[in-house]
This record gives sequence, structure tokens and C-alpha cells, in this order.
Amino acid sequence: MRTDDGWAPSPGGLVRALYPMLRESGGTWVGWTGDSGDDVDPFEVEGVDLHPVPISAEEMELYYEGFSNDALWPLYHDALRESTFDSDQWDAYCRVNDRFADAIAQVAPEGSVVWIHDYQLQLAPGRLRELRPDLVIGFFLHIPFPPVELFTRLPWRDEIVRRLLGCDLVGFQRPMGAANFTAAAQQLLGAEVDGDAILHDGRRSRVGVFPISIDVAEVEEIAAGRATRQRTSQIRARLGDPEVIMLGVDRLDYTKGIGLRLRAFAQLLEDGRLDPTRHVLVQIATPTREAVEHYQDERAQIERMVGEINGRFSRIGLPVVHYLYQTLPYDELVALYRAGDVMIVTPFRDGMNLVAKEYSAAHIDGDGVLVLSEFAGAADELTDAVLVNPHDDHALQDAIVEAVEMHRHERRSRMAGLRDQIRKSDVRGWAARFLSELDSTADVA
Ligand code: GDG
Repeated sequence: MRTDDGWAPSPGGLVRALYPMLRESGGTWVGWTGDSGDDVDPFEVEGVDLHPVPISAEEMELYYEGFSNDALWPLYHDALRESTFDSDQWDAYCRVNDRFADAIAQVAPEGSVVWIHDYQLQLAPGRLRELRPDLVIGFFLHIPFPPVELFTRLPWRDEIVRRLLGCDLVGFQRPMGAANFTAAAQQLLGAEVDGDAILHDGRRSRVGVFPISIDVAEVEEIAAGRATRQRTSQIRARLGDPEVIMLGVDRLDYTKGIGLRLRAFAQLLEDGRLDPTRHVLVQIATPTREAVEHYQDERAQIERMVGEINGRFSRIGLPVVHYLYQTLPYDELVALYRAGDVMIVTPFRDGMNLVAKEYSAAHIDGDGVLVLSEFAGAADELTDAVLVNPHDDHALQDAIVEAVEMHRHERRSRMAGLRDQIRKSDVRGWAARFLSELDSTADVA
């Protein structure tokens, strides 16, 4: 990303995990600069070669906001919103994917390993394979892969599966994603399945499950810092020293179930099971994809609900919902995690959900309760959370009350379980496991 002092690695666990590996191996990061219209020559940042791929403003609209985020994103998340299927958007998606594949083909040394990420680049592996049969190609999908019944709605479904099978290894967050993809390959392309491999067109692609994680040590270090401790106490005081601070942190995305959470909170206040003088909710909603209509609608709905709840239950100077539509510095987020007695994570569907893991990592005090939707990938591992089906109003309300009223002993024992779990697999371990699997796959092929 661009900063006032020039280029710097973007913040975030993925970059932090992969950057050192690339530096050591002398690898290249091929990506978009984040600004349309940029046509920047390759350059180096902190010992890693960066190879920018340009995306025009029009392509941003058609490829990114359009096909990626208004066709694939809703379809891959249980079709929670209607997808727009538009052939101009698809053409732009093909064009940009091909451009990425061409750029990779240009820079990748003979026989090297290429790791392609996420739903915006599902076509790149196929073209890259055609251009460079010598490469070892892996792909990781950060979001769910939908069941065949939904996936087949996509007019260009066969092409996506066919091109993904240009990989040696295709990785998913959960077993369900891997199973759905394998079923799609069988049913749509007539591919054969041999254990965890898919055989098609004379090639063999392995399919695997690699639940992503966070940089646990980094979150713990920030959480333990003096500045964070001070900020955490300050936040509590500013909120009026309530007995329980409930917290939600999400990109403002309709998959994240922010509305469900607000509705449950309002109902609990209404029924007197929560008390506005003792319980407050802080909801951070990070701006995202603001040009896409479904996101504008979602924001309007959430902000109306926040207004209604505050109008009904707040007191002068003491709102009951503290809502920020802002991107906060990461340190501030960690201070908020520490301040949060109960973290509420209620997506309708989520590949993993790193917020749930960051909250647990930040609770170095060993206290705090996580309420977590069964539909987040993180629910497979974080079984010490209060797991809930967020579609069930009553169950969600009960889960929140259970978390708020939980005895200290149980809170501590569950938090210890959560922290043990995330410590076992941090983002570096995740990346190392994927790459070593990719390596072994290539040996067999
Ligand atoms: C996709 C998949 C999968 C949020 N607000 C702020 C902020 N964040 C950071 C969090 C966290 C990240 O954004 C959000 O990650 P999630 O995993 O919760 O969700 P997605 O953005 O939807 O990510 C997801 C993930 O990819 C990885 O594979 O887990 O399922 O949908 O790290 O901390 N960071 C800062 N300020 C904010 O206001 N600095």
C-alpha cells in the first residue's frame, strides 16, 4: 500500500505471514496496487519484489464491484442476496484474471511455486497452466465454496471449475468447501475422484482443507502493551463503566449478521433480560464495497436499527449502542477486544472469521466470552465459544444472556480452551502447511 513515506506492506496477518517467506525464498508478490489507473513498474519493498498488475476504473466496476462482489460473493455465501449475472462483468473478470496469469507467467522462474488467492482470481490458474506447464500452482479460497445446487446458478460455472483444476492443490477453509468443489467437478465436468484428488483432462489436482489463522504473537504483544492497557481502561470509563461491554467488529457486510445481533440485543432490552444501565453494545462496522447497492441497503438498515435502539433505551450522555462506521487503527481494535467482556460474532455464513480468533488472542487476561455462529468456519475449531445458530432468534438471545451471566470459572476455562486452540495453529503454520502440501503434491504429479 501507498503511505506518506512511500510503499509499505499492507497491514494484516496474511501479508505478515507470507512476506518473510517471500523474502527468504527471493519470491515475487504479484498484485494490484489498490489504485485504479496505476501503471507502476515493478519495485521492491523490504526485500520483496512487487509486480503490480494494473486494473482500470472501468474494470474495478465490472470485475471487482460487479462480478467478484455482486455475483460471486453473494452466491458463495448461501445466496443471501440476489447475484447479478452480467456478461460484460464476466468478460472483465476473464480479462483481469488473464492479465494476472500473464504477469505471473512472466516473472515466475522455471519450475517455481505459485500461490494464488481467493475468489477474485479463480480463472488465473487455468490460463497460467496453459502458459507455464512447468509451474507448481496452488490456490486458496478464503470464502466458502457453495453447494452444487447454488453453484450451478452461475452461467459460467463450468469454466470456473475447469480453470481451478489447472492447480496442483486447491485449498479450502472447511471440509464442506472441499466436498462442494469436488462434487461440482464430478457433476459439471464428469471429473473422476481418487481419494482427495480430482482427475480431469489428463491432470491430477489435490483438494485440501487449511483453516486460516492469525498472527497470534502479534495480537498478544499489542494486547500486553502499556498503551493498550491504558486505552482499554479509558474505553471502559468512556462507556460509563458498564458491568458488561458487548462487542461486534465486522466489515459492514450483509453476510456478517450485524442486524440479527442488534435485533437480539433490542429484544433482550425490551424483555428486561438486559439492562441499559449495566449492559452496552459497541459495534464497529468497517466501511466496505460502498459502491455496491446491497451494501448501501445493509448500511441504511443497520443505522436505522441503531437509531431506533438508542432512541428507545439510551440515557443522556450514555447511548446503549455505540456504533462506529469507521476503520480503526489495529492497536485501537485490540484495545477494544480487551475491553469487550462478550464478543458477538454472528455471520450467516463466513469462510473463517478472523475477528473471533483475534478476540481470543487479545484476551491475555484469560477472561471474556465469545458468542460464535455455527456458520463461521472458526466454529470448527473454537468449540469453547458459546456456539449458536444465529437464524434462531431465541437461541441467539439465550446465547447472549448465557455469555453475559456466565460464571467467572466457566469463562476462564472456556477462554483457556480458545487460546490453546488458536496458539496451536497461527497464520505462519497455516501458510507453511499449505506450501509443504503443495510441494508434496507436485512430487507425486
Ligand atoms: C475473508 C473471509 C476469512 C475489521 N475492522 C477493522 C479491521 N478489521 C480486520 C479484522 C480482521 C479482518 O479485518 C476481517 O477478517 P474476517 O475474517 O473477519 O472477515 P473478511 O474480511 O470477510 O475476510 C473470512 C478471511 O477472509 C481470511 O481468510 O476469515 O471468512 O470472508 O483481521 O481485524 N482492521 C482494522 N480496523 C478496523 O476497523 N485495522
